[in-house]
Amino acid sequence: MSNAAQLLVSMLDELGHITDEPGRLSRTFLSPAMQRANRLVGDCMRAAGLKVRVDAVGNLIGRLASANPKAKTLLLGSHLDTVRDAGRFDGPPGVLLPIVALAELKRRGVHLPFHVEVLGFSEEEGVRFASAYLGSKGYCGKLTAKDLAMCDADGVSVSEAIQRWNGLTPGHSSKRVGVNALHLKAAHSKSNLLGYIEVHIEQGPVLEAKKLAVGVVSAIAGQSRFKLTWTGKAGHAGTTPMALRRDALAGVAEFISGVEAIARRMPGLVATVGTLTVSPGAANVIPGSVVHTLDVRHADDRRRRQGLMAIGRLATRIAGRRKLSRAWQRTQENGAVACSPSLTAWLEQSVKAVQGKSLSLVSGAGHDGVVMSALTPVAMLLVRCRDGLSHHPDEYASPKDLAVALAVVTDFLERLAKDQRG
Ligand code: HGY
Ligand code: MN
Ligand code: MN
Repeated sequence: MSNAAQLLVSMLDELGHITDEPGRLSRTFLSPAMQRANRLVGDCMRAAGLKVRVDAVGNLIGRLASANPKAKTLLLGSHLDTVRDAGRFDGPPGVLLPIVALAELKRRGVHLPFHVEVLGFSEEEGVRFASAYLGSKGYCGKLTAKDLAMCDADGVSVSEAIQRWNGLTPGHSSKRVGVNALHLKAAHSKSNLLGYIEVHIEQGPVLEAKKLAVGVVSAIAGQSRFKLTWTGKAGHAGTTPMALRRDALAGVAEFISGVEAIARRMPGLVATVGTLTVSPGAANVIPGSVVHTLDVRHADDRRRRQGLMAIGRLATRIAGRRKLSRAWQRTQENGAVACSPSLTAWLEQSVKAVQGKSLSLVSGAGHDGVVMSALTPVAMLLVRCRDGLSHHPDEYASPKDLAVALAVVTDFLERLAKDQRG
C-alpha cells in the first residue's frame, strides 16, 4: 500500500478516537470533541500546505490557492460529526482523503490551475438538534430562522450554540452581537465554483455484492424527518381496567409496527423510529405521553409522499380508536437530489482508470451533497464498507478500498487540472 494510503488509514484511526463519550464514538455539533477533531484535521491540512480556517458554524476549511487568482474553486468534503456510538468511517474519509491526495500531488510537483477547498462540515447527522446538515447549510448561507431557533435536549438553541462557539454572549441585547452579526452567508457564489466532490462509505451492501471497491452516485434519496408527540392519559397500572385506558405507548407500539408494514409493502421505501421517550416513565404508571422521531426515505419523491400519506392515515386511525391526540413536527424535508451527470462522468473516468470498471448507484443515505447541490454541481464517490454496515461501531472500510478511492481522487484532480490548463 502506498505511503499516502497508509497516512490516510492512520489519520482515520487517530480521528476515530476523538469522542465526547468515553467508550464509544460520538461527536456532536460544536461539542468539545468537535473542537479537538477540528484541531487534528486542521493540523493535517496545514501539513499538506493548505491555509486553514474555521467558520462561524464550526466548519473546518482548508484552502489551497492556485497561482491564478482568477481561477475557480473545486470543493471536496464531508462531515466530521458522528451519530451516537458511531463507526469511524462515516464522514471522515471525505475530509481526510482529499487532504492526502493534495499532499500527494504536491509531492509529485503537480500544481493545480484551480483553487481547492477541503471542507470538514461541523454537523450533518442531526443528532444534537433535530434538523441535519447545519454545517453545510451554514457554509451555503442556507440556515433558516427555524433552524437557528431549534433547541437541544438542554434547551440551548442553535443560535445560542453558534454564538457561544464564536465567543459571543447569547441573548445579548444589542443587535450588533446577535447571530446575524456572524454574517452566516454563503462562502462562495455559484459562478466561482467548479463543483463539489464527496467521498463517503456506501453504508449499504451493493458494492460488496458486486465485489467493487468504489462506485459513483446517480442520486441521493429524499428524506422526511418528524418529531411525533402522542398524548393519552397516565394512570395507575394496577387499578385501571384495560378497556378504560388511553395508553400512549400501546398506541405508538401499534403505530410503529404499522409503519414497518407500510414500508415493507412499498418497494424502495424505508421508515425508521430511532428515538422514543415515554412519560412519566415509571413501571407502575400507564404512559400518558410518548415523543418519538420518524425518518422516511425513498429515491422517488412521489413514492415517499405516498408512503407518508399512508403513514398519516394509519396514525389517524390509531389515535381515533384509542382516543389519543397526536402532534407532528416536521424537522427535516429534503427532496431527492440528482448528482451532476457531467461532473460524475469526470469522476467515472478516474474510477474506470483505477478500478477497470464503474458502477452507478442511488444513495439511500443522506449526505452534505444534498445541501451543496443548491450551490454547485455535485458528484459522489462511494467506498465499499463491510456487510454494508454503518451507524454502528463495527463499521469498516478496508485500507485496500480506501487506497483505491485515494487513487481515484488523485487521478480525478490531475485529469481535471489537465482539462483546465487547456
Ligand atoms: O442519515 C443519514 O442518511 C446520514 O448518515 N446522515
Ligand atoms: Mn455520513
Ligand atoms: Mn451518517
